[in-house]
Amino acid sequence: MAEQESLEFGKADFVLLDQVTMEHFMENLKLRFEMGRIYTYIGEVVVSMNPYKQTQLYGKDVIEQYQGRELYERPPHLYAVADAAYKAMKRRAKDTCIVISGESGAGKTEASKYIMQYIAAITNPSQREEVERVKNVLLKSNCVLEAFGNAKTNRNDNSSRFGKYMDINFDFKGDPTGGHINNYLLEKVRPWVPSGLLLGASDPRLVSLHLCRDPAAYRFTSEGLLTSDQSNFKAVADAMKVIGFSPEEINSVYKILATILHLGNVSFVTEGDAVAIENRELVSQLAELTSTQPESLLRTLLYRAVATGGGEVIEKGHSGKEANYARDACAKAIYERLFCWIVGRINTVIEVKNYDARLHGKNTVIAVLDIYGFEIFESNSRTRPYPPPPLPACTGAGIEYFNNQIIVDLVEQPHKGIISILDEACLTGGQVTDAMFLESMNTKLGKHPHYTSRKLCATDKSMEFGRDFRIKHYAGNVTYSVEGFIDKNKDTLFQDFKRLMYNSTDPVLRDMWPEGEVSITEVTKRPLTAATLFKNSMVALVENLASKEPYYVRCIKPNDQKSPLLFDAERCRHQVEYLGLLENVRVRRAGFAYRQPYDRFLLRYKMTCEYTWPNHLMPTDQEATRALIDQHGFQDDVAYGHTKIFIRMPQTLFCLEQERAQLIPIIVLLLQKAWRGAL
Ligand code: AOV
Ligand code: MG
Repeated sequence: MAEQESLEFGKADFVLLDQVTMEHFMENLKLRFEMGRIYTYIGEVVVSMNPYKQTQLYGKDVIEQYQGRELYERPPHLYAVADAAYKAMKRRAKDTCIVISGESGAGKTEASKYIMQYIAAITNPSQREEVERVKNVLLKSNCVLEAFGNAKTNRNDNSSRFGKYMDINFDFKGDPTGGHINNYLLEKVRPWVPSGLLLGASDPRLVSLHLCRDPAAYRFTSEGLLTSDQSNFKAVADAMKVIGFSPEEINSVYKILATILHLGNVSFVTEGDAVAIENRELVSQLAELTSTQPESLLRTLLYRAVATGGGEVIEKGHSGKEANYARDACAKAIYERLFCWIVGRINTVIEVKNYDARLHGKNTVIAVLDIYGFEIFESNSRTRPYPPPPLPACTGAGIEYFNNQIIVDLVEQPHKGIISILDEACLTGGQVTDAMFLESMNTKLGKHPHYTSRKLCATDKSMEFGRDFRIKHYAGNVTYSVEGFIDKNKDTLFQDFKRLMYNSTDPVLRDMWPEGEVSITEVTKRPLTAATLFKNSMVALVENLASKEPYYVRCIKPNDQKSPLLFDAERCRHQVEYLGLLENVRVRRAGFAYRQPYDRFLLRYKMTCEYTWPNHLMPTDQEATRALIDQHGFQDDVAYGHTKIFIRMPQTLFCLEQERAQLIPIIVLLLQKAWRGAL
């Protein structure tokens, strides 16, 4: 408790600021960061600063300090929120969720892992085997998902290219019995083949995959943008084993990764009207790796089947440009399906089976959401086709954040929003270009206060004419390039390719392409577009979160240099603004921040009042609590509920805590004396 009081470390809860202004907020944030206090509360919300260095904050000893404690009893920490969510789940049988937000590199994924480690550490005291297995899979899944789904960007060396939502299921004892992972929109500007595969695999393995050890030899790994290294290779391989991937499955995964690498190197030459493959040896290698027929594979790379109006199917040769496009689209599609297959495979081993609520009580859930972060800056803003979803307002605790509705409408309003305009463009048939889509948005959204494009704002040279549009998000302006929007949205992967994969004799690869079964003439129903699918998944996510009791972690990135020392005031201030933290503090101060059942409250603080120590003689705990509060003069800061006391300011609790801390040694001394006297 001393920590909360010591001004040296700043205020442990922003609610305690003398004045709620940006200046005071920033001053406290900076002071705490510089003193190595990376966590600060706003009531129950944790504001987390990325320390960019190893700290002693996550050891076993620290975990023990937080276990079963109330939030304000210990210095602010992720563990305290994890514990609060866990307690709510266990004691009140509530489904809870921990929502982690912040921009790219702010520390969301690290936070999600610490939270999971904490939950794993405090559960299953009786070491039940099945529970241990589930915990192990949940923890190991991070390593595998990161190896396949993270990449180095200029904002974060280990940037998540997918959003991760993880449910952890608990039984009545509060032990994890299973879980489920949802991944959202794996970004696939290019396939991120883990280069650790090349660096770490054995020689015979590489030979069998027709690979060499040099990442520079492959177009998809030559840019040096990958995170995995040699040590990682072993960790990933071990993690896959622990999770329960069979040796055959792991083998298939390697073959699929090698397929992606080889596919990236296929090059085409134009011979008159026809297009041919320059490096023909790759075709047989690819056929071998994918367990498909070389002739079929070759045809798929050069031709596509087209259904004519009369139900006939004709083969149409690709142009050089189309062939290049199709090759990359296939590589990306394989990569994406592989990732989804891995997630699905992990889910099968942690799925809760045969849970009988009559025997075991309600099956409750803690969800952890680590959605990927905003990348606001020019160089990177073009890499992600969609903004992250709006986070639900934390209505339960009475907090309302910025009203993001206007942006949500701009993106997804039926008939008028960007997604509708995009879908409309994709569904009209005929040759629709990205430029036409941009034109259509300019016409329909030109007057929208949050939308602009270079055409509409001719003086803005930071956008490219005929290509870029810009959305004014709460987090700042984000420039999107329309390039590839139409294709991405149609997900124009040729049916032939899906059929080829479906006809593979490799069961893993075949599993990933269920729609390949449909013959070309049967493909009449238009599939949902990528944007609509994404929108639907976001709507489902938001609904799901709204049904759970929310806990929040707000991550802040102190600087763009990944430095543990630098507090970039401008950058931090911007994040504080768009995370709505000041509003958060204001609302917290207006409302009641803490609540506690009377009996628990008395148990902890009864020694601070003569009427309650050692035991009170009043008819109810509520009356005893009143006496205690009155004696301290805190009447104006509390309200009395049916079973709980509600406290507005954390200061009140801190005072009580302080007094308690001072009294305890005296009480111990007295008890010792009395004991000796008795002897
Ligand atoms: P992100 O998840 O928020 O970015 P990460 O969690 O990957 O960011 O954090 C980025 C890097 O910051 C990590 O790789 C660590 O080096 C460092 N870091 C973050 N939190 C801590 C911590 N608590 N202690 C020590 N180092 C930390 V993105 O996935 O790009 O949106 O999309
Ligand atoms: Mg991340």
